[in-house]
Amino acid sequence: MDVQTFCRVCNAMCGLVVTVEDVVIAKIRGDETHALSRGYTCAKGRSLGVLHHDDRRLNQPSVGRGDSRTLSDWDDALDDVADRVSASLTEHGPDSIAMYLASGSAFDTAGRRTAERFLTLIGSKQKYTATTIDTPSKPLIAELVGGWSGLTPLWDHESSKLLLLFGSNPVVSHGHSNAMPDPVRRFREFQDNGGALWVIDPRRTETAALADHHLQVRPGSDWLILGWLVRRLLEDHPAAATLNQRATGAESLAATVALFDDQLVSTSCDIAIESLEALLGAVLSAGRVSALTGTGVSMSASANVTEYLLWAFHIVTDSYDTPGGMWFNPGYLLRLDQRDLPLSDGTPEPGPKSRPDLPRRFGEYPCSALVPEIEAGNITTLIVVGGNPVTALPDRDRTLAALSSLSTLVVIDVLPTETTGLATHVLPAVDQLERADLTWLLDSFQLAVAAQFTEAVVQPLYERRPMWWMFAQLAKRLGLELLPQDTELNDETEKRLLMQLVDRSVDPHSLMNSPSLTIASGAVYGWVTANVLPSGKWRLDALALQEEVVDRLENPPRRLTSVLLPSRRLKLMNSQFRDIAPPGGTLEQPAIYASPSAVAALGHPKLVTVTSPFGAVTARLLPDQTLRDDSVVLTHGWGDANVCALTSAATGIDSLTGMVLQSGVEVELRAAD
Ligand SMILES: Nc1nc2c(c(=O)[nH]1)N[C@H]1C(S)=C(S)[C@@H](COP(=O)(O)OP(=O)(O)OC[C@H]3O[C@@H](n4cnc5c(=O)[nH]c(N)nc54)[C@H](O)[C@@H]3O)O[C@H]1N2
Ligand SMILES: Nc1nc2c(c(=O)[nH]1)N[C@H]1C(S)=C(S)[C@@H](COP(=O)(O)OP(=O)(O)OC[C@H]3O[C@@H](n4cnc5c(=O)[nH]c(N)nc54)[C@H](O)[C@@H]3O)O[C@H]1N2
Ligand code: SF4
Ligand SMILES: [Mo]
Repeated sequence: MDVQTFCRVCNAMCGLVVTVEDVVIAKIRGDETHALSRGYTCAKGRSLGVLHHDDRRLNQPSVGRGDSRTLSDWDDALDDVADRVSASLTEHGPDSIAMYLASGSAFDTAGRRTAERFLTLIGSKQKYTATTIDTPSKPLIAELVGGWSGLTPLWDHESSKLLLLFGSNPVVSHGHSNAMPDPVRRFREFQDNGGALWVIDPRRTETAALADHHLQVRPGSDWLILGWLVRRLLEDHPAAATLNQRATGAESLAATVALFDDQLVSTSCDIAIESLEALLGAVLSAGRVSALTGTGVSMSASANVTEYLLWAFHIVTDSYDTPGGMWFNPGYLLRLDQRDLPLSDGTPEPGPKSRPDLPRRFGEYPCSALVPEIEAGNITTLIVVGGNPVTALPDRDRTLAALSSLSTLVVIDVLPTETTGLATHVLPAVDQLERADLTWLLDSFQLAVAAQFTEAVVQPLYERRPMWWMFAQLAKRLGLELLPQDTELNDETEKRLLMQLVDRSVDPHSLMNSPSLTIASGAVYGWVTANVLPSGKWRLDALALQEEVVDRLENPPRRLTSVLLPSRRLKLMNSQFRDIAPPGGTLEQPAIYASPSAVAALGHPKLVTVTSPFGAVTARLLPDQTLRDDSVVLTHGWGDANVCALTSAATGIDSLTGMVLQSGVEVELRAAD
């Protein structure tokens, strides 16, 4: 039997056709009828059947730490967790219970919503998500300039003529804040349609190889290119004449960017002035532009100013909320255009007790405060909801010690990880083929106003349970009313939870009756300007950011010989799929990548140790001719070769967001053979 569903590994949420023989997942291929992914899948999506049947899967709850961990039944495991939560609530108050919600739950609609409600219901503010270890600069600038942190500008892939990518590699990642299924064909169609693609990246990436132009920029210098472009566009772009009608703060912006001198910018970015002029010419001839950043920017020291200048770039050229530029997806399910959004001027709340300096924004504390809070004894219980903090948070050794010191560490996962290894309670979740779902959390990241509903493709194996059920059961034991209906474990309850979202969607009937993606429309315009912007104008007068721009120009950082860059691998999703290969496929192996001349300078060792001011990692060294000589790549997500040994929350934390420096960390390479 063939069943249509969608992949819930990454933002792209590609359509899948799963062949089920009896209870066995026999094959997975792309769904040709899915209007955005059009039959495309990557190896990860095609290996979900392997994941479903894998011997290493967590199939039964277990309780206890280390050698004393034993398998348990659900009732005993949940009773024990509930007793501990209850005792901690009584003794230490709600903020002693924390949650880390990450990539593994981002696509479990019922589970994620129920987990978040549980935390709210017990009254805890200790919420941490992967957003603050990935890209807090995006919601920050959206809030400061647009008034609401959830505004996500989207590439207008059908009508734009120019796309710039700063530090993002969608051919591998399938998009950062824009979901990009079927990326190669999509970029080729864009080009065939007269569009030009410019990639700004220190690596000649898989996306750069397809691009019309690649600027192999010095790491960390994107903001200089953007500041320079804004300066020149204020002088030359026709839309600049009407900037005051669209935005406040045009004068202070102009004064700030006046400092971006041609020579200074060209030298600091390692990009010839002729190339910068060519880019400017492309912008002027396109009129409106789409430009996106990825983790190369969002994890760098200049993340906030780069994102601010990126927004200024779009607003000066009248490219936001207008055809041919970038649009804002109100969401098929979310329907943001019909809601009262929680507008804000960007003033944060203080951080948690141990680190009040690490600001609380968007309803959560930054991940960089989690370990300090545990060390200070403020958190007794951490619930990890689809995450692997040991390979995601900085200061690996401190993270290991802090997690081991918790009296209760509940980890909900599908496979054993470095983090389940430290847990006191491991709760086995259903995998994505075992649950009904909606394309909910990333509804407004999609390239169309579109959504999909899926039934569970197969029944859960063994004792795997849906996450919504786990939290409903915990709440019941604590005497809390979490879900408005009974919490019996059956498909109907799961569907009822999802139906609350379906009922509010654009067209519930179409959504529930389409086996594949339902599209309401392509790009729509105007709702942000009409409903969201404070007095109808973008706020370019973000003084703290303008001051930071000036400070960065006046005190340029030292030029580093070697820096660590974030970069994703096609076969992985963070620490996932290290051990799960598609049928007939091979596994990715950890490696440190450096340019051929950097490898030669070390004498071609097989093994290399990469050292940062915070720690060292040894792994196999591979030459990568796509890298600049000053750039070193070690993808995050490995257990032994854990890049989190090289990053730290001790210094270099961004004061506005609490973000950790993960792009542009100074490193040194040494042969280790
Ligand atoms: N130095 C450095 N640090 C980084 C990064 C970097 O580039 N460099 N990247 C950062 C970024 S962008 C991110 S998003 C974070 C990633 O941080 P995390 O999201 O914490 O990392 P993952 O490895 O994706 O962990 C997801 C976990 O969810 C589990 N899982 C998978 N499917 C399911 C499911 O259906 N249900 C449940 N309950 N669990 C499931 C997986 O087995 C896995 O253990 O790391 C960040 N850290
Ligand atoms: N296959 C795969 N897909 C994934 C993931 C995965 O692990 N594997 N993870 C998912 C997650 S959690 C996320 S957050 C997204 C991330 O999505 P992307 O941000 O698109 O991630 P990357 O592919 O790592 O692209 C980052 C790029 O930034 C470049 N870079 C590094 N430093 C700089 C700099 O200073 N300036 C510029 N201009 N470029 C720089 C790197 O060379 C790299 O090409 O991907 C998601 N999709
Ligand atoms: S790109 Fe791969 S992992 Fe991402 S949704 Fe598509 S098939 Fe799944
Ligand atoms: Mo991420």
